[in-house]
Amino acid sequence: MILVTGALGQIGTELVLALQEKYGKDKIIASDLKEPGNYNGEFVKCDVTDLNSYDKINDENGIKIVYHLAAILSATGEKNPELCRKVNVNGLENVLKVAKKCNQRLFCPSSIAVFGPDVPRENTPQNVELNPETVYGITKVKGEELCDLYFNEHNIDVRGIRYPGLISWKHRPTGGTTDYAVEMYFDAIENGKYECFVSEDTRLPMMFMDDAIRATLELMDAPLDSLNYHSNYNLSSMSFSAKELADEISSHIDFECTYQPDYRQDIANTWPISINDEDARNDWKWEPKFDISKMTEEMITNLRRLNE
Ligand code: NAD
Ligand code: AKB
Repeated sequence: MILVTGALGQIGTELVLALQEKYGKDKIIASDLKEPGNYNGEFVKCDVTDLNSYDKINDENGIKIVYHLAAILSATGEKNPELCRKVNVNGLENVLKVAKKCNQRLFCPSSIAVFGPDVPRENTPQNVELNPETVYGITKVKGEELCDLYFNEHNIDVRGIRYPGLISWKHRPTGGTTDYAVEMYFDAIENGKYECFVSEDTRLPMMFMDDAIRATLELMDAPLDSLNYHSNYNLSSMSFSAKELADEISSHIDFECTYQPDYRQDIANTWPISINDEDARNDWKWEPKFDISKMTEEMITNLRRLNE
């Protein structure tokens, strides 16, 4: 059986569907702190910071693989550092302890937020000193370290990707810094305008969700001995400024974007502009399929359909 924590979030919403399709609906248990709403499949409410109940859920359901997505993202993390540390570090520790006890395989995502302002911001390499300035980034570095410790000392097969900002249409994200790129599409379709919370020249690494889900499944399927890294693969597909994205959307629809940077600008300023992912490409043959124009066509087609 496969458990997905944080399954009702931006990634979980799509990863659960992909896992259901790959392994069968009856093999996947989705879990989250939130109520499941109209989720279609087996669901269990679960707070990953509560070790006893998390342990019980795993025992009772014979869980052998966990996709651990429960987390607090960067913008919420800056506003609530204690909660961010509790969920991202203590919650992950619980997941790792249970993985050791039950001999599970794990997927635990990291983020481009692990990089701080001292690394090369363009084509940021896999192996650089990690000195993030955000609370979220610090918890993500700690997460990578904990995962590597469990891999090295307890033989837990734990894998992870440093996802860039993810863009998707099935779920409107909250709590992240890269959310502006998703909100821009949603508001363009719904209102024809968007007030962006970062400046027009803010340039960050981004990826379409279909690529991110495929990368996740491909990494989990890769032979262990082909992997030179475990919890922290750099992954890249595209990089654009907020204005370039607004222009791309405007080439399809009548759309006006204004810019009113807030505290999230300071977070974005410390992150890379683009990522070097040659290790992922070499080790497990990662290759993106979506660029900004193909992604924009998919986003607009699907959001239009949903808004009809
Ligand atoms: P999200 O915020 O959309 O979803 C996280 C889910 O976790 C939410 O549904 C929330 O209810 C749940 N949750 C929060 N606290 C919990 C707790 N104590 N117990 C159980 N569930 C809890 O996040 P996401 O975008 O789906 O991100 C998933 C993972 O991917 C995170 O580790 C995040 O750091 C990483 N990531 C995401 C992105 C992105 O752009 N979406 C980029 C880089 C890394
Ligand atoms: C966020 O903006 O917090 C996330 C991330 C890049 O980790 N989308």
